[in-house]
Amino acid sequence: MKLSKIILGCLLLSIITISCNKSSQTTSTAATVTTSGEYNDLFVPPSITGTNFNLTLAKATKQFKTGAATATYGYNGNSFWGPTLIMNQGDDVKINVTNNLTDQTTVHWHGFHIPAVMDGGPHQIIDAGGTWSPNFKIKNNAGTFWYHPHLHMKTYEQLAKGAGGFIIIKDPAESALALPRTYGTDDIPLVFSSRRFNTDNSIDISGAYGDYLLANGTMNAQVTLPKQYVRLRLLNAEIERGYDIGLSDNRTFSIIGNDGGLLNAPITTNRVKIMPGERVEILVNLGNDALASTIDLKAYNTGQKFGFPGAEPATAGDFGSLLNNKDFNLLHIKVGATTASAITSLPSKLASNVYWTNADVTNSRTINITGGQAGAAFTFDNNTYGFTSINQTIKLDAIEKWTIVNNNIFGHSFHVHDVQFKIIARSSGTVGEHESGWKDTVYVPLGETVTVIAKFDDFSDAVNPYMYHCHFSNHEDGGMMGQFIVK
Ligand SMILES: [Cu+2]
Repeated sequence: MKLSKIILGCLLLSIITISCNKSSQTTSTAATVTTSGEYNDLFVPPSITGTNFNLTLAKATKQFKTGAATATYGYNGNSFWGPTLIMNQGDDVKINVTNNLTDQTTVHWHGFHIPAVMDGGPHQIIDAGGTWSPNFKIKNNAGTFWYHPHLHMKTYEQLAKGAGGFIIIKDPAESALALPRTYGTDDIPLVFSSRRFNTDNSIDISGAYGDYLLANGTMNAQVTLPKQYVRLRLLNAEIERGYDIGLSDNRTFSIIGNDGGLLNAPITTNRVKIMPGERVEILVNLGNDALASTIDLKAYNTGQKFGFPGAEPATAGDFGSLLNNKDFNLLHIKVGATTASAITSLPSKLASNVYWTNADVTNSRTINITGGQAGAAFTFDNNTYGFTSINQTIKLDAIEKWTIVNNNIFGHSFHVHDVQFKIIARSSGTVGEHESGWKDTVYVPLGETVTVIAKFDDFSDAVNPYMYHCHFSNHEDGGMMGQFIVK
């Protein structure tokens, strides 16, 4: 919980190369929407499509509130967040990440199945002024992924200041479906987070929760979406807050995908919980709405049980916030004209995922959530993160069952690098339909035990570890992270 002030030293394992290959990269311009009344135009990140990508992280400023502009971070000249990288399954991609901060950084490709040394975890440090150029084959299925800093004890600060971006993977199976996929028109990436501002309008980097909701870095965001099915790619990039998402008229929507890509079939619901690090793709039917009518995408966070991050009643302090334990707007939607390529119906079948079961398991292990008492940091198995510690060693091609036990004091988002797993059991009852697909992040509520199965295939490395950690970045920075090698 409490952020350590220890300075990292001697982190010399980074792979720094200089490259300036700009071929086969195309950049779109950011979409703009008219501002009206109390709302601000939703920022839709520009997209970059191709196999060679250049990302440059730099300091920026953004006018969030009246008075001073807020010091932020952004990639590629954006004042907050970064461009959406669009990649195709099977492509060999190369990314040049240049760090124009005065601090070190790393960039992790959240959800990607790639070699550990390309993963962008705490070991792949990019020094100030340096460039890191990972390359890897895209092996994941079509879905919504993201990139963000993973520098140990700086993840919270760098993410809070705006460093992050979406990655959309496409594949032939997804492309064959009649789904909305015109980026920025009927296919909208939406990253939600909240921030607290200091009196000088700088971003507070001490508490668990922000006071003001940001959608793609936009406060009080509004967007015009066409009168048809629209696809919203939801990402919770909070420090700690969870959302129970719904629409203001309580209409149903269809969940079509989660972290690792498409579900086998759409799920119809009027609420979906999404925790830090998780993604959910939903289709909302605006086809029956009147032109110029409005509807709000909201978080229905009133009355969540203690242990749900953001349920605490306090309005101030390290665990309080103006948004805690209440319903609040995520996005104001205006209904605009139908497009020429409108999707007007929903496929009944989406994918043919075959999931791991207990019968496939070759090894099992248990991870206990520990610590957190009396202001101490949270840990796994009573071990605080160690940069050179290997907490788990996994055989290449093992199909492992991980049981995450939370007999502790609060809920957490558990994220594993390298793999997409299948959630097979929750001790409180059944696994939610919305999390029935491949997952890389799972919410572990207070008092619950969650069991997942993953295959650790393709990439072995006896030296370079992958991470597993709480995706509350304050907990992660505080040491709620472990390392595993696959060999
Ligand atoms: Cu945590």
